[in-house]
Amino acid sequence: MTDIARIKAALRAQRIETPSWAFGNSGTRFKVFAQEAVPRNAYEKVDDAATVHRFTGIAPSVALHIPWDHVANYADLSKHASDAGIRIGAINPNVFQEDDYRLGSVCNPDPNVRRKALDHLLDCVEIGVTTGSTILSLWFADGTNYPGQDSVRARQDRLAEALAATYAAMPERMRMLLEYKLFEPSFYTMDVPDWGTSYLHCLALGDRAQVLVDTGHHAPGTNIEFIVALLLRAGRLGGFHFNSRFYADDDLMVGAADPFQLFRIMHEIVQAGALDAAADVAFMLDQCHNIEPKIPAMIRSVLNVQEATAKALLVDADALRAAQQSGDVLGANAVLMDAFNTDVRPILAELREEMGIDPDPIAAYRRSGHHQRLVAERQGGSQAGWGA
Ligand code: LRH
Ligand code: MN
Repeated sequence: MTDIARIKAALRAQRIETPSWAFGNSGTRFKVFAQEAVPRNAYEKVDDAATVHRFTGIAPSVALHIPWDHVANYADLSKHASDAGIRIGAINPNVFQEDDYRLGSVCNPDPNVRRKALDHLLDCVEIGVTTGSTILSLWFADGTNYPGQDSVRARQDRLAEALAATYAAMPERMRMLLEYKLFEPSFYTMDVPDWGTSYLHCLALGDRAQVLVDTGHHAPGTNIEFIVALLLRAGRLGGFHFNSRFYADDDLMVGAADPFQLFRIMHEIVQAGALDAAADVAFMLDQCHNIEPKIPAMIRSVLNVQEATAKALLVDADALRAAQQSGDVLGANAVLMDAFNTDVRPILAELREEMGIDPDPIAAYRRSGHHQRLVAERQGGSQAGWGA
């Protein structure tokens, strides 16, 4: 197989999961801007995710967030998704938006609040069973704001207890991804602040517990691809929440703020053979399109990951290894920069034609008039959003 054929085959097999919540209204504490054509329920969010798949060909699943995507019948929602050509992906419990969770959810000093939070996690396991999901994706806003507010150790014990009970309730085909975040909404400690804390809990739980790397959840200047390489080596990289940022957890379009970082991350993925479906790394987006139209922003984001992946697949691995082993610092760096500086848009346009989709998905979406149709259809009702 020629190099180009090998690269195209890998790109054709790429799978990127979109987040239902990115199609709803979102914003900051200053303002959540309402936009036209925004979905009003989980069914319409699934429709928008299916639209992104239709125009990109590589986004065949959508993650749900509960209760933002609460429906009366999850089996029916799952059927709606498959009728639209996609499937329900990761299930994200939400234990960060009720007054009871002021001092935390599973780490809360109050056992009644911990029980309530655990019950929600267990409900989400059941939802995952109904939708055929294989991923329970956990993120906790839990933490403290002032030194002394609570015992760091006691909170870790509480967290471990809730994770163990949830892990035990998951069917064999389901795995748990534990997401970490340096800060926000807690500002002194987060109970899962970094990859190490997540990794330690995963080790304690079992093989079906893995670390979720959200690219917006690190201190500025963190070498995220180093963490990725380390977790891959340890066999505990469960997946990503891709987005980009200039400062904090900005949740901007992946690759928009730092396409070179995204390329370096995908380089570690490709070098480790973790692009293959067998590696089971979940490539998911987690973004908020506060001011830009959401469906084209999602299409653009999927394309940004695809472009970074194509560049990473272009790295001449033999030349790189030879330069690395001979201590040719500049040579080795040049091999990587050659790939990064290669315009992969022609290869991707060709691939899309071979996949039977428009070579320029963004232009195709604009030409489709889909947005105007949604504006006309989605009159009335209340638009979906974070409801924070
Ligand atoms: C937290 C987070 C987490 C979600 C939320 C939508 O910042 O990244 O993954 O549940 O965003
Ligand atoms: Mn996230």
